[in-house]
Amino acid sequence: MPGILPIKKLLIANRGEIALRILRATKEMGIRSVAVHSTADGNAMHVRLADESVCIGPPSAAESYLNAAAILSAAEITGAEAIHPGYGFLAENADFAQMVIEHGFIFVGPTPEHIRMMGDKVTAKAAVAQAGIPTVPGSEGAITDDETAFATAERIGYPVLIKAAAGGGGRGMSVVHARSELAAALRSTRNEARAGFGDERVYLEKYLDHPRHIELQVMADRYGHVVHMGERDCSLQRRHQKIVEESPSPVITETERRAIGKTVVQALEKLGYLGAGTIEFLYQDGQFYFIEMNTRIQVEHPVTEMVTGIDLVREQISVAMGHPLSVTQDQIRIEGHAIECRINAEDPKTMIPQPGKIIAYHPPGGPGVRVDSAIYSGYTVPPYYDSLIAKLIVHDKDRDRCIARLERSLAEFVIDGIPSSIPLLRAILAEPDFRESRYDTGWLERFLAAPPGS
Ligand code: MV4
Repeated sequence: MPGILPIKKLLIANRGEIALRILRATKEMGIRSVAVHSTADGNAMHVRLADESVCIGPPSAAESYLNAAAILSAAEITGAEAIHPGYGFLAENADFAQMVIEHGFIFVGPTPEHIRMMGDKVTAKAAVAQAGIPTVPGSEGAITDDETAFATAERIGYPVLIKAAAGGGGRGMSVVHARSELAAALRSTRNEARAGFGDERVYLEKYLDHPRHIELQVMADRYGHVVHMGERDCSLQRRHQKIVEESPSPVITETERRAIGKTVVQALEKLGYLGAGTIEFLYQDGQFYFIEMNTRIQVEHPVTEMVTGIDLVREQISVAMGHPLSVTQDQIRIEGHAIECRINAEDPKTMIPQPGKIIAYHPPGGPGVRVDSAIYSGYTVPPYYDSLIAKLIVHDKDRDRCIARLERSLAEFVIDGIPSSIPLLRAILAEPDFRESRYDTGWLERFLAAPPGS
């Protein structure tokens, strides 16, 4: 067991709001920061505010933010001891994490073995099931022949869902409603998986038709301690993109929270997990069913920070240095309610990304309001990357107050020059179904297909 591995300089292998979020943590911890950027991001806020910056390539992400060799060279020449990958890009690339370590740097994240295990949905499901986490009924591992597929589907009952082992985040799935469709669907999902991921393995699950997406935040240190920080309800999604996230979930009880939290903590202690992680569940009819584990800091982590008061990015860096967790489970309390709205540079009707120049920017403020964003007046949103430009997170004593605070914050928010999803968010908040927490993972797409007044 190594002792403390001090980090005096950290390289941030990301861009946008998360690069700025990580930068803020390094400043407060007295750690010097290195920003990396593509030629399209020379004017980015994370570059301006970092102690040093290195241009790592042309605009295309493949040649810059996904360019492991360029990032490692930047760490080498600047003398950084550690690399924080943020989310997206190389964050869940086990080979990258391994290269970082082999080059003598600290990877701010889990071990390459855990990233690899969770990146393969078949090994992830087997590992967490073995460790005691409830999973969706389905095949035992990958399905290799039609006979086993038929037998599994008969056992769990139709409809069933075929999922690609290399998929995740909604890619490579097909629903099968009847026995007569199964063989053909298996063949086509395998073909798509082979073409899309270079891995044709698929597995079968019972299809849940009205689940909520509820995920647990966990954090682990090098001494075998794991804590959970409650859940986030992320059921408002469109095409597998989360739009609104909240904590606590309005549909689970304190008893359920304690029970699933305990199960997850015990399982991750058994697996020897390290760093921040999110266990994604589908929740339907009072039951949790594991679907995937994310081995990174997530976009929606601020809602957990707001209800727990814990700085998750600081904690990530601290455990990467070899410090024990700063809190024990019984010191963690969920206080009040927090909701995050994702603001994208997109047409509010078609939801097509609309990059361009921001003429005026006036974020909301006041009590309980947090805006995580790297944009500013005069900034041009480049067309090469994700269209997320800001996250508005509000905290208040309960869910109703939180919604009122969000509505007034969205009304204050000015982003001129490019269209944004603010009007869509205001329409969602006005809906009785949202206000009364009556929504599942299909709600937003049904709402968009038939909006009020249509
Ligand atoms: C499911 C499911 C229903 N039944 N698995 C979509 C993304 C990936 N993380 C898993 N997903 C789903 N898995 C079973 N057995 C429905 C979905 C799903 C979904 C899940 C969470 C949030 C939004 C979703 C939208 C469509 C489908």
